[in-house]
Amino acid sequence: MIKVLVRISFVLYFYHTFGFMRKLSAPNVLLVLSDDQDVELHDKHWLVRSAQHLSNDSVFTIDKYFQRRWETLLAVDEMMVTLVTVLNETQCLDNTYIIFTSDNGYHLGQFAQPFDKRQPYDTDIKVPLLIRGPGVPAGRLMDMPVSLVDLTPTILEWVGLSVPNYIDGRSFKSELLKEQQKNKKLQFSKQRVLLIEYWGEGNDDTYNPACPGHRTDHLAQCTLDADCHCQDSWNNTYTCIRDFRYNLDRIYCEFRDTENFLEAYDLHQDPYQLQNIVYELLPMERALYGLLLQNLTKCTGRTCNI
Ligand SMILES: [Ca+2]
Repeated sequence: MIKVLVRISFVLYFYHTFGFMRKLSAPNVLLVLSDDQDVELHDKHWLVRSAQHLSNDSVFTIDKYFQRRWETLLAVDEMMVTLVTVLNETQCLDNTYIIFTSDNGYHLGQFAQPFDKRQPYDTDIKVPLLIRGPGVPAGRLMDMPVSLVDLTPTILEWVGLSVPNYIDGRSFKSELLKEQQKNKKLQFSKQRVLLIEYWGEGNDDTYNPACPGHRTDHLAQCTLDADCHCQDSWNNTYTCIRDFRYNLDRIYCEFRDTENFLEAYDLHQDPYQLQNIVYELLPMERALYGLLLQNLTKCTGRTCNI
């Protein structure tokens, strides 16, 4: 019998705040301050655009959180040793897949957003995905884009079951287990678009009476730890397309706010998503992304695999 284990943790890559940028220097979790550079927020949606400059106290708090999040990985390391030891002792290691991933990323200071996970930027939506198990070559790095919804059909195929048509996502079992040789199927699997969605959670109950504002503003995550910065709201709601087709790496987002705001980034040219290029796209490209979003937010199961 094949067993599948899922464990969750977080890996953070970069840390930068409004006005300056810091880069993680592993393995000592050393934060290095780089040259000052102002990050423009005018082309971001309203919740990010309205951010205040982070105070020194907030930066100190974010530093602490950054360190503590790395420290939590020490417990994950310990857990993995225990887990693999037990699997080995019970002679289950050779037929067990271990998946290490997360259901969200996390930002710490980027775009003056103190600490949260509700923005459509790579800090918040990109997660680690490590898999160990039978037939998976050690140390192999795959650059095929996959989403967490792809795990369910992959796991079903691992255990020898067929994938029902109503299941979202696409199995990447064959790509994962495949020899390193290039073939047409592997190339085809990079021609994907992925859907990213978030629904803002602000309502009457998310009001923080210790912070400015009113209950009816429907703001949320207004934290005293960061000068009452509100990190979510009722209309921090968006759908995005991540487009990997034709050697692109683009994201296009539509917000359901009072402005119907649009954001798009070319991740090849602009990995930190500093310049919103949505109005540099051709009108036809925006229209096609809009249609794709309409389809992907309504479709289910196999019909989404375009
Ligand atoms: Ca989570």
